[in-house]
Amino acid sequence: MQKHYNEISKFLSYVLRHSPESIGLTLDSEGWASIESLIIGAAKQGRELNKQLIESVVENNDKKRFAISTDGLKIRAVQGHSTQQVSIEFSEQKPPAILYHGTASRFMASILAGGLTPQSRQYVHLSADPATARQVGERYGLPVILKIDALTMYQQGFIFYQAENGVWLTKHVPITFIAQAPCP
Ligand code: HQG
Repeated sequence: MQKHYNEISKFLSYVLRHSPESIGLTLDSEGWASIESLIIGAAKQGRELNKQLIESVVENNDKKRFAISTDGLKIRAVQGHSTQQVSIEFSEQKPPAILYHGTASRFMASILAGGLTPQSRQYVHLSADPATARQVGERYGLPVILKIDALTMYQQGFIFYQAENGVWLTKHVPITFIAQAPCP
């Protein structure tokens, strides 16, 4: 069952973060999509979903990637977007002293030149613990954990946001605030 849930979670991430148009879905600016339209769009691609299955995937998701609206009719990804249809108004938060970013060694030369930038997503994603950062970095190759002097950035006027699932977001981390941390 978990494998099936993971597969649906990947599908939901793709349509709710990156390509709603691939199943004829429209998201509002806060990222919400009608669950009914999602089910219809998925069915056109031969993917059978129903409301109960979607609710179970949302509830059991390891990183709490998705949320369902209080009226139960809509769903959204809580962070990670690249689609221009969405510009969630995240609330600004004071970050902890240190945040972490996991990347892969092959990106380091470019990061050392320009700092951390969002690439295809809307924000740079940061986590409060190095273990999570390691897992994120491992997706792309040999992991490198970067330690971000978040509080100093904040004190200098950089803006931080926190998504509902705890992931920290910011637009750019200049190299002066980045140090390489040992891999846990
Ligand atoms: C790297 C997952 C070259 C950056 C994770 C990363 C996260 C640069 C890659 C969430 C760079 C972008 C996001 C620069 C940054 N030059 N490379 N200047 N600046 N990069 O996937 O942060 O499981 O878009 O280090 O857990 O890896 O999907 O971002 O390696 O929270 O929910 O460019 O996605 O969550 O990759 O991951 P991504 P990310 P989910």
